[in-house]
Amino acid sequence: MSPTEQLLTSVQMARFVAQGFLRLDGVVPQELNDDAIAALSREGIPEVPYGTPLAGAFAEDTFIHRLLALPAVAGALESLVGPHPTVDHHAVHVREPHEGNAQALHADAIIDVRPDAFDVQLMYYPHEVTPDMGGTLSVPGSHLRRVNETDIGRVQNLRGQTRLTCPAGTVVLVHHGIWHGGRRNDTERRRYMYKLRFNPTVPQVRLWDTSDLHDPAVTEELSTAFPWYEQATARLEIHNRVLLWRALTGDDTFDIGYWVTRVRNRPALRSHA
Ligand SMILES: O=C(O)CCC(=O)C(=O)O
Repeated sequence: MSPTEQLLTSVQMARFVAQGFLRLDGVVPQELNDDAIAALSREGIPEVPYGTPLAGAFAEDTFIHRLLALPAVAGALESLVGPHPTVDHHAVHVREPHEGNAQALHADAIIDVRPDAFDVQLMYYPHEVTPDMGGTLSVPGSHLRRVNETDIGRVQNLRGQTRLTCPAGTVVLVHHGIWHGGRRNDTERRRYMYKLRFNPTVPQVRLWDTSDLHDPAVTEELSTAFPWYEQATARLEIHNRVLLWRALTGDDTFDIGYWVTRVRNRPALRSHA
């Protein structure tokens, strides 16, 4: 591990697989937050073509380059997407003062059922987000319930949803499938969020600090239920998490409650009859 890297642990990775996000509260120094707000409100962000290698995509003096170099951010990204990701796209999301409406609940992609890969979206909030500022609403544990864009837009509220409030300098890394939407900003102040999507270019296998791989807390994290699941659908989510955990660890024997082993049993394929 490079001395500047703070790789995630297996327990943190399992939490990401179960919840679909990782929150890094207040990890960005205030000076960088100030520079980011100045850039976002004045010149905006540079154009980056789809698929540009991250290394070299952003000049060293940009807030984006400096943000991605922070050890907590760099370590988490390396753990999730590995070295040398490419930039899918990036954007500035603004909730205007007294905007009067909220964004519909959505996922940022068409239905994307890749079983062995996922993109990560970095969401950066350079200033404090208070409850009335239109923080991003998201639904923990929704990322493996694949939906097409705003097909879930008619859903107004789900038990267990979270509406982000956070200190300045917070970064949230989300799985591309997470259900989310910007809420209504009822304040006098513009609410900024900078979002950057990464595509991995290496297999996402054991990229984190695996020294705690067999900690029982890993299975506990992967078994987490969320209030919007009914009992039977929780099983489906756990099944899907096991598939992702198998892909991430390369361990095809991992299971919880026999869910994947049972449906992978194909007697005809091993019959000698
Ligand atoms: O502004 C927000 O809080 C979320 C916006 C967003 O993520 C989106 O438009 O996809």
